Amino acid sequence: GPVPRRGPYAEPERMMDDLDPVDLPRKVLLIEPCRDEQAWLRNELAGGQMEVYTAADLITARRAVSLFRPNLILAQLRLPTHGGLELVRLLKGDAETRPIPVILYADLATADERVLALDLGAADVVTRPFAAAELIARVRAAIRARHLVEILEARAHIDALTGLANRGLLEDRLPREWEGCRRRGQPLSILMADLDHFKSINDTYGHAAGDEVLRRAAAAMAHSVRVSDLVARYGGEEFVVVAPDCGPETAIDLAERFRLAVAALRIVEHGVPIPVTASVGVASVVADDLDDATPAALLKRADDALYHAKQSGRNATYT
Ligand code: GH3
Ligand code: MG
Ligand code: MG
Ligand code: MG
Repeated sequence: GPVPRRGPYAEPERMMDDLDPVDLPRKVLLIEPCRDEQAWLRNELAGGQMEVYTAADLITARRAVSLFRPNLILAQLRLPTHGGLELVRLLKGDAETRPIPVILYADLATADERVLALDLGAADVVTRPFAAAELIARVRAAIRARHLVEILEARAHIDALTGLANRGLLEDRLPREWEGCRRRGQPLSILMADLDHFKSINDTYGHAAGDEVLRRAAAAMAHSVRVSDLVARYGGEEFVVVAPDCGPETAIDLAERFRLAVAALRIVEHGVPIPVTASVGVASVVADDLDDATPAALLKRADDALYHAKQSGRNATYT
């Protein structure tokens, strides 16, 4: 049957070509100091099915960015005190706002200004005369381009077979979780799980059955953890859990929950149940040691523990 997938990693199922314009994000922050101009553009954007939030200056705009979380910013190049170029510089200099596409428009912009705006990271610069329909089409195009990047980024972090995070995302996130635990004075644990005799499952029941076992084991793992835990497919039949704020006892409980869930899986191939078990290695670091230890060393400890679990005869948790 279909495997329950787990967000936030398990997102885009859809092919990009299937992108429906109706599904595109549509929140536009409009930054325009002139009231009449603002009213006109707001109207046009709303007519183009955009959800519009307006600001008259940079300070209001910056507040709106964090509250409204726009999918695009449409700004007048000639803003009082700070120009639109300064706005682009600010937004692109901040990791949180950098991804938001910015389109500038103006009555007049010199070639130098347009070049600078684009080099600073603006998605587009539009000068008069322009038809409202064209401006809105450019807004849509920029939103679509950003949306596609988001889909690709999400997909690049997901293991296609299991829907879990992949190793790349794990390696990206582990140092951040580490830092978070250090700041909060909390422990961190890592589980490394490896399916037992998986090669012989493939050999006996076929590769497709092996894939199904992987999907089911992945789902079991995803269901054994907390929402704040990161579950990744680390390699072929190897899974890693990063559990922040989780000390050794809780980590062992989690490992055992997963191990037992795998052993309890009922996967039937041509009427024959496939026996599946997993071995798990657990390693934890207490808050006081987070300064000296490293993520790589902790992964190594989990791997060593896994090795001992295998040595013990498999279907076991070691620490
Ligand atoms: P051990 O108990 O010591 O872990 O033995 P094992 O057979 O599980 O370990 P080994 O590393 O020898 O074999 C792992 C197998 O996993 C070999 C490889 O073909 C298979 N494998 C890796 N990725 C996939 C996959 O995506 N799908 C399937 N069906 N098999 C895979
Ligand atoms: Mg192996
Ligand atoms: Mg194995
Ligand atoms: Mg292995």
